[in-house]
Amino acid sequence: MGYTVALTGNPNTGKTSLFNALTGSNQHVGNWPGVTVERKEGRFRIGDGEVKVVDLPGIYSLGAASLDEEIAADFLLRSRPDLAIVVADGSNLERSLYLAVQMLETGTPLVLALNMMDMAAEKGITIDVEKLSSLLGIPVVPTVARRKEGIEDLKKRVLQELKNRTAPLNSFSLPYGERLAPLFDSMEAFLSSKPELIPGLPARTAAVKFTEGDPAVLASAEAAGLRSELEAILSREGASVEASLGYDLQTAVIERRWGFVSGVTAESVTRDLSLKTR
Ligand code: GDP
Ligand code: K
Ligand code: MG
Repeated sequence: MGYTVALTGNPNTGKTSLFNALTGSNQHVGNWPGVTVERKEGRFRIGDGEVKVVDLPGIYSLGAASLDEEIAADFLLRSRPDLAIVVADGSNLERSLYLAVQMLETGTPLVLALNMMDMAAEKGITIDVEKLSSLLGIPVVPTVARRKEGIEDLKKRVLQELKNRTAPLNSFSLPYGERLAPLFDSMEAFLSSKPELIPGLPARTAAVKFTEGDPAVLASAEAAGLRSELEAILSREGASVEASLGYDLQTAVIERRWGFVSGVTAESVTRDLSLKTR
């Protein structure tokens, strides 16, 4: 049984180190189609499972603001790996979680690799792994990729998630707040009776990404003949939301995501202030 697993995360969180630790010398380097961005693919076996791992370019957001984001988002949303390992920098958790939350919204099965745990310890940062895992609703595995620590645990958790297909797919829904939620409810209700804009992408997430102006979702809506109706909902119901918030919807979405992320961080991270360097 073959599975495909993607490695995603911010730049410099240790994705390639983790990729190397997972796959050893069993890897292949090429380019993404049409561009000169490096594409690394490798394999590892665990028990009776064989897992193909794809190392994606580092990104901060799941949009199309750069070629790296386009490549990573396209692979994650269109090729739909069986699971994604989100690599987080444990010494800078809050920033890493912004992408993790966007990945949660895609409904892709996830495992969070909490990397750089040595750096976190040096900075006096303690992370309550169980708490973080329960707040996000996904397995969290501490790692130090550079020293190959936590790799076997990570493989085990990944295989467990891949085999656990009887559980319903991730039904994470970010609390967008009383102003934005009714707008997304309307768009979601409209989309729910239509074929999925992007196969596998939850209707609510499609609504959020449409509101953000995500080019892949806009293009899919256009192709499906749904763009003008979605825009009509946005202009009918979005204007009053913007007026009551005092800023635009795109900013509101980003602000709510960061609000969720900082709440999760506050509940799961403690800092020993005596070790604080600056
Ligand atoms: P990528 O950009 O996400 O692919 O990250 P890399 O794997 O290239 O790692 C970036 C830098 O962080 C390199 O210098 C790695 O040796 C280092 N690194 C990776 N994992 C760890 C870790 O767990 N702890 C520490 N201290 N350094 C790490
Ligand atoms: K790097
Ligand atoms: Mg890399």
